Amino acid sequence: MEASNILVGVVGKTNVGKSTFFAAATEVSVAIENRPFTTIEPNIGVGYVRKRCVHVELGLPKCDAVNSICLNGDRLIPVKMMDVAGLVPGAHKGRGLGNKFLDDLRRADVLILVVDASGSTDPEGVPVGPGSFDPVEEVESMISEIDEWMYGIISKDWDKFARTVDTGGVTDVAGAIAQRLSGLSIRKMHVASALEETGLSAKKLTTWSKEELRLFIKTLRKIAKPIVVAANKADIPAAEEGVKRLKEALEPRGIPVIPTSAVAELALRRAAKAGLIKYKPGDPDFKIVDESRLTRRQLEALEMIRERVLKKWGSTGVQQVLNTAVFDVLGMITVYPVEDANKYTDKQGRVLPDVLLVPRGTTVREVAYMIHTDLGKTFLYAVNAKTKRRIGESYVVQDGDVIKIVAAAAKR
Ligand SMILES: Nc1nc2c(ncn2[C@@H]2O[C@H](COP(=O)(O)OP(=O)(O)O)[C@@H](O)[C@H]2O)c(=O)[nH]1
Ligand SMILES: [Mg+2]
Repeated sequence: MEASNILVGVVGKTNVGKSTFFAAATEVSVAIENRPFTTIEPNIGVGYVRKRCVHVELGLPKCDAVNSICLNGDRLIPVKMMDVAGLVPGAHKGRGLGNKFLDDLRRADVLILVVDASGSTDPEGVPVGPGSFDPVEEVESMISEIDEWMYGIISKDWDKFARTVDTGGVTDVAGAIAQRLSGLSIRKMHVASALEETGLSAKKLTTWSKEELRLFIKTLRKIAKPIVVAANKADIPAAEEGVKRLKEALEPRGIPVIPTSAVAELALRRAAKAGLIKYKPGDPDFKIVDESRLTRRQLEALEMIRERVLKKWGSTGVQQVLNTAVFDVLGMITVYPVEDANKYTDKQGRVLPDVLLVPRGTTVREVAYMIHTDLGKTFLYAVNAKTKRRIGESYVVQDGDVIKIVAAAAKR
């Protein structure tokens, strides 16, 4: 997976707050000129993960963020997000807008499953009284739609594929499966893990039972399209019970559940952008800048967000969902490439201009390739700017590393 090429899909049934979540996550709360990447396609935008900027750890007064944003020591790093339209039960059979939307999912690396934790929408997305529907059932039904969709794609012509692999003397089975599934953003590493987890590595493909194929696909989905649940509408009192039930049912299965209030986050980001409050996405509270600039209604609305969301849950949850998806679930870490390992600057003298998101386990040579193919090809060695030590190509980069890469022909 390439740095900053991560695509986060926002999925769920209709009326749970997907678009509100997407709008909140892609709204930048500060006025900045060179916003890195703007909207690319109608339903694709840019959200940000938040992490303490390394300039703080290095004791520098500031940095000159270029490919990201630094807000008083918090680095906001862009990731692509996709607002996938509503999923209805039976979508994999073509119900609703069915497969068209499921097709959007092909490109996603991680899914944010937005559910109505307050239970106030029925399975078709029709509003009903709070607590009428069980959010756990909602999650099960959404996951089963996604699993069925993948099963439909992968099982198609499987027998023929299996025969080709088994009789064709293919030694790299994981590679062959991955190649077949490359359109689903599924990598060889994902396939290899799924084969191992299901104990199917050593079994000839043609001997897999239907159940084994099903288990394999379910496992592969969990690995290649992992899910984070945004237990939304947490500002509604009935959501308390819903969040509890979701956590109990899903966390033992390794699915993180984070209570969110997308409407609250959107309101806070807009108020911050308008200069009415001081608030950074993910903060546990906000500060009113000048009370006289707010109407009575605005003040009441802000106070309600403070009471019902921030004090109750610790934050609106939106930032936490993105951070969990990218840092915990996808296992991304941050690396800062520089030209000058003493001043931490690029060629133009800008301090720590870029930060890359790379998968844990990436080598410094792979980082060089991510920056530029030429840099990867002509790589000689690198310098760890924090320790000033020289490092070889096989050095595995660590979170927060600042690295200078030295190449033979430093063509960039
Ligand atoms: N109370 C509450 N309502 C929300 C929240 N997020 C979204 N909504 C409301 O739910 C309805 C559907 O929202 P929308 O984002 O269009 O849902 P989508 O169909 O899933 O994209 C709208 O009336 C939103 O204002 C939330 O966090 N809390
Ligand atoms: Mg929508």
